[in-house]
Parts: sequence; structure tokens; C-alpha cells
Amino acid sequence: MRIAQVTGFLGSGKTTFLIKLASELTGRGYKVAVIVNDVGYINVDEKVMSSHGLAVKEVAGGCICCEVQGTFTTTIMNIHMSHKPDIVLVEPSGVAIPWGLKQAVADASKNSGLEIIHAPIVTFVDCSAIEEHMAVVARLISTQIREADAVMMNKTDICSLEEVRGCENTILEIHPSASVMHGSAVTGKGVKEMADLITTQISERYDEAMEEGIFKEQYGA
Ligand SMILES: Nc1nc2c(ncn2[C@@H]2O[C@H](COP(=O)(O)OP(=O)(O)OP(=O)(O)O)[C@@H](O)[C@H]2O)c(=O)[nH]1
Ligand SMILES: [Mg+2]
Repeated sequence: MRIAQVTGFLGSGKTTFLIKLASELTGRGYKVAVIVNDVGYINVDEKVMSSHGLAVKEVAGGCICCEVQGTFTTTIMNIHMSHKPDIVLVEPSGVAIPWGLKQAVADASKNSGLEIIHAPIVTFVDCSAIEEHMAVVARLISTQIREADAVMMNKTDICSLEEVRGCENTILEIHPSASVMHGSAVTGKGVKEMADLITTQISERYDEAMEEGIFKEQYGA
């Protein structure tokens, strides 16, 4: 079973893109399940996804990346037993950081005895709003980009060439070795590319010591 994490700031287009991605993967013969983590009390995303015929498991009442790691193992096992998916797409809340969920997946793999392959982590950025977002939540977005294996610049359908270039430069300044994809959940651009990536590659190992060092420096914890 492969798990593919789709992170990215609130409103960057994860859910809209996931629906297209899931249908691309299903078309290729994969059985796909989706786990969404909504920290809000109304889970709109689950309704949207279910209406597209996707098997959706909601994890509510906390962030899967940090608060409910034990629950995550149970969720993974349940979804495996009930659906036997080849690929599980996980959309954590928009304020989650990839590293925590990656650890939760490693724990789930160890505790459940299931062989889980962690596909590359793809962080979504809203190409049309990266500057505004960086102005207010630079640390969060930088962390989401730094800890990703690949970055999807979404919403390129509403961006000028300059905006696209500027966005790519910002991403590469934060994470010089990230593979950067150009996408649009509206036109479907980048959907095939992302499907290729998550079905054929695996997530790189993080430098945990480096992450801990950066966290200490930024948050003093
Ligand atoms: N123009 C354009 N709009 C998009 C694109 N992708 C998503 N949107 C719009 O952006 C808004 C947010 O999209 P969502 O898919 O809900 O974003 P999300 O990242 O799942 O949001 P949260 O789950 O709240 O963090 C919606 O109004 C979408 O219709 C895109 O590629 N282009
Ligand atoms: Mg969403």
C-alpha cells in the first residue's frame, strides 16, 4: 500500500486537485482511498469527495500530524481492511507540516505490520497568492516546502508568467532540490505528472537532526 501526502496551506487547492488526481489514478487501474483531516467542525471536503464516489475517511477533532498518531494507525488499518486500496491519498489540514505525518505513517507501518510505502510528499502552493501568504505565514509555508519532496505550484491558470517564475524562485530558494511542478486543478495541468510521481517514486528520508535544529531555532522548543 502506498501513502501519498498532499500538504499545503489553506485554500491552495489540495481537495480540488485530489479529486482529479484520484480519477486519473482510478483510470490507470489503481484502487484509491482518501483520508482528509479537517480541523474545522464542518467537513465540507468529505462531502465534496464522497460526491465524486471516492472512499473517504475523515479524521476530525485534531491534527493527524501531531495529536492523534495512535488513531492514525487505526485509520490506516481500517481503511486497508475495508477497501484494500493500492494508494491512500492523505490531505492533512492546511496548517499541518509534512514531517509529523511522515512519522505517523512510519509508526502506523511498524504497529500495523502492513508494508506501507511513503510516496513523495507533495506540498501545494497557491501560485496566485504565494507572496501574500509568505508575508503572513512564512514559517509555516517554508516548512511545508522544505519538508516536501516535490512542490505543486497550483492555480497557474490564473497567473501571469512573471507570477509563475516568481513563485518558482521562492520555492527553490527555500528548497533548492525540490522538484517543482506546474499545475491547475481547473485545467487538469500537472495531474498526470503528479500521478506518475506518486506511483513510481518514494519519499526521501528527512534529515531529522536538521529539522529539529530549525524547529528549536524558530520556536525555541
Ligand atoms: N483558478 C483556480 N482555482 C482553484 C484551483 N484549485 C483550487 N481552486 C479554488 O481554490 C479554492 C480552494 O480550493 P480547495 O481545493 O478547497 O483547497 P484546499 O487546499 O483543499 O483547502 P483547505 O482544505 O481548506 O486547506 C476553491 O475555491 C477552488 O475552486 C486552480 O488550479 N485554479
Ligand atoms: Mg481541502
